[in-house]
Amino acid sequence: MKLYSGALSLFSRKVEIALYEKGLSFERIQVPFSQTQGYSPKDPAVLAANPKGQVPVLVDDSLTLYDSTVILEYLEDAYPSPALYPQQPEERARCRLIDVFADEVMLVPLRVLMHRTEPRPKDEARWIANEARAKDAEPVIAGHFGKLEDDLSGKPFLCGAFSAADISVFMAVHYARRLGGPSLKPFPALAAWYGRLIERPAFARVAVAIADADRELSAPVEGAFRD
Ligand SMILES: N[C@@H](CCC(=O)N[C@@H](CS)C(=O)NCC(=O)O)C(=O)O
Repeated sequence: MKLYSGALSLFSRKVEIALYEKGLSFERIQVPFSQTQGYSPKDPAVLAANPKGQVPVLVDDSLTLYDSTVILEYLEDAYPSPALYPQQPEERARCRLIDVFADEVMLVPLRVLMHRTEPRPKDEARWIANEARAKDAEPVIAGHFGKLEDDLSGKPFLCGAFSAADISVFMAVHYARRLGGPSLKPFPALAAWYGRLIERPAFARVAVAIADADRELSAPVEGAFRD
């Protein structure tokens, strides 16, 4: 298998965790990314494979796929063991909804913090305006943390056993922490869940790779990974 992946691409790293959790070997092809140019220039193979021009793109033999969620569902169908989704349809659907919540709902306020890893603009007014928007987004993220805290109360994982939902939500929580978002301290069940996941080899490996990429590519973020 080949995975076209970005060094700081939340969605690519989500797929990498799933591949490691399933014990699948793959060749990782890193596409160009910088904090000033974003994903430009685009890798021609990604442009050919994905009409959105985005990573991740997975190539497995004759099959080429894009979109992290579609890729995770394919990996589950093609390589079912160890399972990353519950067996029962209702539980499986709940697990998928949590994935949508992470990728499409949690991502919205997270995007507003992303300027923090870019070089500080010369125009101070732009930075102040970006930070004002970020300060409005932080309580929204804390609200998501509060919902997850309730969901995780008395449970080790989001869907019963460890699942793809944990991977997707972990990525959103990890990026919130990386971008100086709200502390996990007021959310003990969420903090304990995050601690359990980051001890898993697949998660630890990806967290180290993201930290290495940040050291190389990103501006330091005040308050990143606070308690
Ligand atoms: N829904 C897609 C989102 C993929 C996505 O947003 N990829 C970003 C990197 S994290 C990207 O390639 N951005 C470049 C662009 O949109 O031009 C997924 O789950 O894979």
